[in-house]
Amino acid sequence: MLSLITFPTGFGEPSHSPFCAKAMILLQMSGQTWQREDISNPSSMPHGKLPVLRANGTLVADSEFIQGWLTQQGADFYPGCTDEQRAIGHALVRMVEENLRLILVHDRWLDDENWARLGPMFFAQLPAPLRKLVPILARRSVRAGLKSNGIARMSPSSVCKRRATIWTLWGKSSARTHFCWATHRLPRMLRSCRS
Ligand SMILES: N[C@@H](CCC(=O)N[C@@H](CS)C(=O)NCC(=O)O)C(=O)O
Repeated sequence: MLSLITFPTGFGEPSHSPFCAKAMILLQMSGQTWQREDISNPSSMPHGKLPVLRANGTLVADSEFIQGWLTQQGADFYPGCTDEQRAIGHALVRMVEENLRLILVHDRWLDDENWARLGPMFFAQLPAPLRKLVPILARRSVRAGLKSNGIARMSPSSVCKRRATIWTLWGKSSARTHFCWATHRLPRMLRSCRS
């Protein structure tokens, strides 16, 4: 059976990682039978990140490649869509995953108030001696990544502007409801993925 290696549940969602939740939705949509395999340290994974699909003895890393693998097995995530609609769908997904994601990471990891609640949740499964040190080191490394990307150098109002622009564009795009998986079945699908 397929196994999805994923971060645990969090925020009342099947995973505190949006990419893991995305992979779960893709698996549900594909109709394949699968199970979840929760871990909290992805360092041994091919990209050092989650989600990863364990399929027939191989590891498929990255939700986009998981989608590709499921498509090869016969799933169609853009049923009835033209090539142009598929391209727009892909671009919208990229906007969310590459652009909005950075803001989400920024808000979760760099905002002190948010971090006070999220840090302990992210690292809850570590043994007690590491539970203090690892979050500090991990936060430092995330801050460095966001600095190199540029988002951690922006003023709070610039981050806010960028966030608002993405949500406004997302809200205006009729495409999202047709071919970005934003179907009415999503809440039900997500409920069924909880461990
Ligand atoms: N492009 C990847 C992104 C996956 C990703 O960024 N996963 C994050 C969790 S949301 C992760 O594993 N972070 C752990 C780390 O960077 O150490 C995908 O689509 O699967």
